[in-house]
Amino acid sequence: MKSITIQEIRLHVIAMPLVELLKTSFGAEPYKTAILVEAVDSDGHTGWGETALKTQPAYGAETIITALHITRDFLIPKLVGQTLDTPTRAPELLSSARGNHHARAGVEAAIWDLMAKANDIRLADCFALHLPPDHAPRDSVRVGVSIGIQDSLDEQIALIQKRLDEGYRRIKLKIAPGWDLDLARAVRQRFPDIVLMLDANSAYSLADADHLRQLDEFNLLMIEQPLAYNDIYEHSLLQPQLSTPICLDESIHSAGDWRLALELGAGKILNLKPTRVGGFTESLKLYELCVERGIPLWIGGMLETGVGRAANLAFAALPGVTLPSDISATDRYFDPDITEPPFVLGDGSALKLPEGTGIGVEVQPDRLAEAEARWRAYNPFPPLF
Ligand code: OSB
Ligand code: MG
Repeated sequence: MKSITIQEIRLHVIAMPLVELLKTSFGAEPYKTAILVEAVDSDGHTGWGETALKTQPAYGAETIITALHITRDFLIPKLVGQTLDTPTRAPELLSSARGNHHARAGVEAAIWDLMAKANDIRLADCFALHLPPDHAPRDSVRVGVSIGIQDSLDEQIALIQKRLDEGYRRIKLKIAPGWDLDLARAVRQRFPDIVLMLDANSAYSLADADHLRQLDEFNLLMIEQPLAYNDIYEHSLLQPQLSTPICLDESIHSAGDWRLALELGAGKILNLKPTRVGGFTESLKLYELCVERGIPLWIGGMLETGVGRAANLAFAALPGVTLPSDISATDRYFDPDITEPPFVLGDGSALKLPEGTGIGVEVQPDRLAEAEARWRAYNPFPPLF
């Protein structure tokens, strides 16, 4: 691949109204917020990445404000002026700043897009260049949809019906104590055959094992992250008590974490969010680990705008991603999105990979400016000092 020299990296903080809020066991925020990272090389190419974070440290420890500080003051200075022959060199350049995975993932994603564009190839093909030759990307990606906690079972059933009518063939529901067994029973009664999974976002403890075991009768594809966000060990005590496979999300931040979880038997499936593990370089390691061990893998989402979603879709096109991913069509999230063209759900509950180079979608400058102004009006925090 042709090298790139990074000339400048700009940050855009945005807030976007969501078509449908996603209420989880830790609540819902009114806007989808993110930092969009714009990296420019010395030949004038531009790459985009997304740091997908909320304003509160609820899903993970980082927030929009912490990521702004880390990105501006510690990550960007390490990259500007550097010449890279592959984006997989970015993590070593950034290694002096620990943790802060979402922040580093946003910057790394912009460099991946920049590298793909400078070389006139799709991002998915750029990923495949870093894998053995039998990992050429597919042209479309099987996806599902994630539905938040509703005020009533009737509303939940109606929303599932709407998503099935739209063509989604894998439904993920958020659960929390008090919104689990009755929910699963009602949904299974109404839809006995749909591919169904539940996501607890860490709402339970090991003391709930007997309760959670009652979910086994509902033929679930998996249960996502039942126990603490920072736990692996207790999941390894829970999994043998359930026939439903546990999928880990919040607990896994690196290939090392996943190796440990597999060693302990803490889960059987991985929800890989490239942004949670620090970027696509670490994601490639996790991907190879899953392929090597025959572990089911899918790509998760953080309600990304088109920028982050296009990159996740490119990664999900790799053939080792074996289960439907949390990458829904544009109209599930935004009207309009910040990028064009929109992602439209096609036959077989699939999204087509865009044909353009890099992430394959274009940021719309007028919508970006509007979303930045919306952030400035919404920003709930006074300046720090
Ligand atoms: O736990 O998977 C999760 C969104 C924000 C934070 C955490 C999660 C999610 C989702 C969204 O489930 C899936 C999507 O982006 O469509
Ligand atoms: Mg999850």
